[in-house]
Amino acid sequence: MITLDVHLDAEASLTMARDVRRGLMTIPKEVSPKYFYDERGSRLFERITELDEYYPTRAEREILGGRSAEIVAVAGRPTELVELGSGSAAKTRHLLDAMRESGCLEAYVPVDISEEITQRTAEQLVEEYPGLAVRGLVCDFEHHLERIPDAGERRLIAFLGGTIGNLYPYQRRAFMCRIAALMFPGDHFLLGTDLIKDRARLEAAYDDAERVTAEFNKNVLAVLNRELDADFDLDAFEHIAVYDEAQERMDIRLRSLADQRVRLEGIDLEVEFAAGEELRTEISTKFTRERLEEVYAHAGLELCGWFTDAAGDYALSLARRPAQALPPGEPAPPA
Ligand code: SAH
Ligand code: AVI
Repeated sequence: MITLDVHLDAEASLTMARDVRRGLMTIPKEVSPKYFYDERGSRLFERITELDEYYPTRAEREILGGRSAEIVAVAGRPTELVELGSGSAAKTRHLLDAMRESGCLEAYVPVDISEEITQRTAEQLVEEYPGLAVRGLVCDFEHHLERIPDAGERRLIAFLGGTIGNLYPYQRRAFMCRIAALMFPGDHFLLGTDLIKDRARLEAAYDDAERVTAEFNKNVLAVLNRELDADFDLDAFEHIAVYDEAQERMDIRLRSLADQRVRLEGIDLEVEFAAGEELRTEISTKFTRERLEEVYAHAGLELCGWFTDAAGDYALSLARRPAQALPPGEPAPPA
């Protein structure tokens, strides 16, 4: 009962080459966080989720563990769960369990850029949920959302883990508008977001004592070395994680420890780093309820559920398309 559509091909390599070239030629230099997630990067992220300092996964698990039945009820007992950036789908089991218990579960559609983890997750889930149809999609959710099959009767589209925080505001706006365009009446969108809190906790979450996050961050250089035949020396960069209060986001970078020149043979590019120069590898935006209401309103969606952990560190919000105001006498469309 598994299908896996892979939409990362020659086009993806070209996109990567173009992205990386553009990123290394801007000031400050940057590389998109989507390139963190090769097999090793996905495993390092799994280790991050188990760190004491990294509270978002625990907080989201607490909410899903306690409130999934309610979420499924408010979402109208969806038959299909579409999950963007699904990874290992560890916490998703709570939603799948709640859907199974309410008798509505038919299909799960994991959407992720990493083929290895999506394949592994799909195989595990069909074993754990007999009869479940798993239709995986390996693609870039920023560009290929329209490839998501729309077979489901009522869909819950989930974007967990706070991954939306890794998009810049302009990317987030475009992404949200495409999500809204994808939604039929009766579909719901479930979004996980980390909430604004004090700097010390935020910075510790992204700079753990075991240095796993530093390893995860530097892994992007290993990906560039392999995919673009580059010669980044991972030991010549240090991991930096600072909270930018004005932008309400963590700013995650790699700082060059020396003057150095790096060659990316695969894209015929040579870049220089001065000692102390930083390469941004990720932002991780933190939200408030008010900010999220604005995000939804801009996309033409409305908030219809708000769930936080007991400490108020993290939120899951549920959104839907507002009911259309109908001209007098016109019948309502089928739900
Ligand atoms: N949802 C999981 C994993 C979060 S890690 C959790 O909450 O723990 C972010 C996930 O998003 C990774 O699995 C990564 O491969 C995927 N991802 C990142 N950028 C992506 C993109 N542009 N398109 C598709 N998947 C992406
Ligand atoms: C996937 N994403 C939501 C994580 C975050 O918290 O922004 C990625 C991460 N980067 C460093 N630690 C975790």
